[in-house]
Amino acid sequence: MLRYLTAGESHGKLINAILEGVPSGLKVTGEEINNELRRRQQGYGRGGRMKIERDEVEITAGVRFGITTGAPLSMIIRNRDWENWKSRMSILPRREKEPPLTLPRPGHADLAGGLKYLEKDMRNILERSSARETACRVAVGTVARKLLKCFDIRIISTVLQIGNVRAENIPTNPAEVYRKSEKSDVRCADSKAAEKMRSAIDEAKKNGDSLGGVFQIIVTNPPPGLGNSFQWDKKLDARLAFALMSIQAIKGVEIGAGFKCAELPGSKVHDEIFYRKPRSSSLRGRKTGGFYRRTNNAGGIEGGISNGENIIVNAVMKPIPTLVKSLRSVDLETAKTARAAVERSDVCAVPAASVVGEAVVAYEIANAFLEKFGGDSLTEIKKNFKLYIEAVNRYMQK
Ligand code: EPS
Repeated sequence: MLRYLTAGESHGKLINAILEGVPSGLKVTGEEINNELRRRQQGYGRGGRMKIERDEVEITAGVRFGITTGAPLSMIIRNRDWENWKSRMSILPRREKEPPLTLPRPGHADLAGGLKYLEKDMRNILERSSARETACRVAVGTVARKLLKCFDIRIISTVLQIGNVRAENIPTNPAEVYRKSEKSDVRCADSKAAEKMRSAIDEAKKNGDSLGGVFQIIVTNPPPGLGNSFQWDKKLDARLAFALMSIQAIKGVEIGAGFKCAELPGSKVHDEIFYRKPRSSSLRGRKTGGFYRRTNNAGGIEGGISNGENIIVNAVMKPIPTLVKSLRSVDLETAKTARAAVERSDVCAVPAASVVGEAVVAYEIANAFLEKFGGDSLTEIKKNFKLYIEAVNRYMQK
């Protein structure tokens, strides 16, 4: 089983992650992680901070000669902005008087965190609740997706909505969704909608406002049998929802048809089961035929277990709470009404959040994968996987 922790403040010296449970024998390079970190930094609507940072990972443990050893992986990402914050974010006992930040932003963790820790300087709260931390999640997710790739399982994302602009012409083929989304600076596969999304971001920026949206994560070619319906905290859909909701600013998660299921009768929601004779017994299981669906409203998960169809999950991101035209708040020192603090910020970070979404989904799928096929080395896991797929192929034979 995998587990990870992150640490580090947004304007501190560095952020870091420790990832435990990675099997031995997996090829991991800093370069691959850096590619993913770069994808997270992009996106139309990002603010000034991304002009400062060039996220690069330093792997400090768990990898030898480019291959995992089975020991915990330690990964560090330095904050370039630290140079400008050394004294304000010093770890040493306070030497100079730094004015506290006492104007909490509605929607940010500021006030809730202040009340929790009995802290009136919002800096101590916001530094850790900042989305800067998500760079670590992407580093962790890259290792997870490397593991999944060994079994031909891929994870892609696409932006479906920014503000009130919705993508309408989305290709049905995930490879096409991937190709088009990667080319778009709003990560949207519908180029007409992408244009409108950019205009909406420009408009929000002009008004000192911010925008949220919806992104979709697709897991292609997952085997059936991931997750468990017999215990509440083992259900794959529940775990994916937890992981996505843990990303900063995510307010809702849908699996497959999601909230649309509320308005449709059962006959239009549930994916009927069909059978075609398996052609061969390759390692891909479901691609060989057998039981299959013509629709995928379940988003590839039934009863908390993957059913072999692609896994489809949507997540809703709220607009970023730091507004140039700030909202009303209360000064914690004086208890007088005041405008919330204005920090440098992004106007829209939905494209970046979709890359983070890929990472946390990769982690959850890899974890469920290891739960089912787990072993200490990649060799052992490959054997376990092969045995299961052979058993599924036999199960599919009439
Ligand atoms: C964030 C505020 C901005 C964002 C930041 C998240 O940072 P700053 O306060 O330094 O301008 O750019 O996101 C990142 C630093 C990042 O790497 O994604 C916030 O308040 O959550």
